[in-house]
Amino acid sequence: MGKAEICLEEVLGAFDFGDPVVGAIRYGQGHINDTFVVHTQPEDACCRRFILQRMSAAAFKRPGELMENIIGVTEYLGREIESRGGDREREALRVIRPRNGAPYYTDRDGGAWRLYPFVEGTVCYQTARTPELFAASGRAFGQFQRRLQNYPAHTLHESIPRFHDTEDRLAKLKAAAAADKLGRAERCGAELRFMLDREADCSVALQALRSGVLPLRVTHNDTKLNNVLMDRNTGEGICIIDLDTVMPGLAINDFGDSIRFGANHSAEDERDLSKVNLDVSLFAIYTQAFLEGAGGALTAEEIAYLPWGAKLMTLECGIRFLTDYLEGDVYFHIQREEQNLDRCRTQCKLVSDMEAHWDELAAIVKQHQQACAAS
Ligand code: ADP
Ligand code: GN1
Ligand code: MG
Repeated sequence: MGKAEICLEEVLGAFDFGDPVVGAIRYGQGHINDTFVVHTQPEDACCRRFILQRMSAAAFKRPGELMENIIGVTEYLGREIESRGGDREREALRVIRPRNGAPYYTDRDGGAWRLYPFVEGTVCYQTARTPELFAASGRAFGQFQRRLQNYPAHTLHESIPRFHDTEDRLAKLKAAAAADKLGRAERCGAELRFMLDREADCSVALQALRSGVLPLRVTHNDTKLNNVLMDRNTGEGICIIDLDTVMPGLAINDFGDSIRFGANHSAEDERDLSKVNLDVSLFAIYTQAFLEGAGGALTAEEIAYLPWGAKLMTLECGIRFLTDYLEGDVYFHIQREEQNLDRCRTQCKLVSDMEAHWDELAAIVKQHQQACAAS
């Protein structure tokens, strides 16, 4: 599929924006979709903005099912928010259909496009600038899970099969290393060994699910800090975005992916690994906020497994970056050579840090487990 820009004009014509479109430019720092912000100019008001996205064909093989999930979840969230006196336009995404009434638009190249109103007055952070911001994101993601507690999970399609199946992710890494299509394996021997040394870890959460210790819930599955829009003035988490991977999953994974991305002070692709360190105090802050947001929805076992969620999401993401590096950067967008290898290295460093601080992490969650049990 060609660059998204090639079909942009056609796609802009396929939606009714209400007012003349005055511009559309690339937007955001997501690794998966092609995202544009569209500006329109009403006659007698300030410009209005929209988020237009071409869904990644590499990641999402069935855009129809994906949009069915998103429409179902956003409408449910909207009703839930409204029933509690909230503002559904601000606190939930809303899909705007193309002129032909379909849930998304297919361009002449086969690209699948969707449109949302831009949630104004919000900021999307790439790193946790303050502990308060990180806590606010934790409350928002915890609350997201609580809001979807009674969503009919069986109606959701698996938008990416085996998305957080860490065993399968490792198997795919082994296959990519064996194929070594681009001759890159020798440059990442240490990282590959790091992953293989942790093969037994890859089964911990899945085993707990299989044995019934951890329940399946409706989860977001991609809970990076930049997938929650924060209020520009108050810093509160307003709207959870990037709903492509909302599927039945494990609560500990939603917790864990946030820790992976946010409980440190470096970029995901930082090359100076001395700057990449797990911040245990941010882990503690997020734990408290996430549990507050989840409002008693998590079981004692889930709380006990939270450190595993953090470690496994980090390990798994490292495995995925390394696989993509070996396969020629076909999945995660890159802006420079070796970026996926750099991303893999930060994940290895964070996993090592979590292992080094394991007892502290376990003590933090234990404290919360006891507090939850007492309340
Ligand atoms: P990706 O899957 O590529 O990460 P996202 O859906 O997360 O795509 O969108 C990419 C970025 O676009 C987000 O990080 C955020 O900055 C911005 N964004 C997405 N949806 C909205 C929205 N409705 N309002 C404002 N900004 C948005
Ligand atoms: C992708 O879409 P985005 O940029 O929020 C990826 C996540 C990874 C993350 C790593 C659908 O998230 O699973 O953890 O990159 N999303 C998908 O930064 O694969
Ligand atoms: Mg995103």
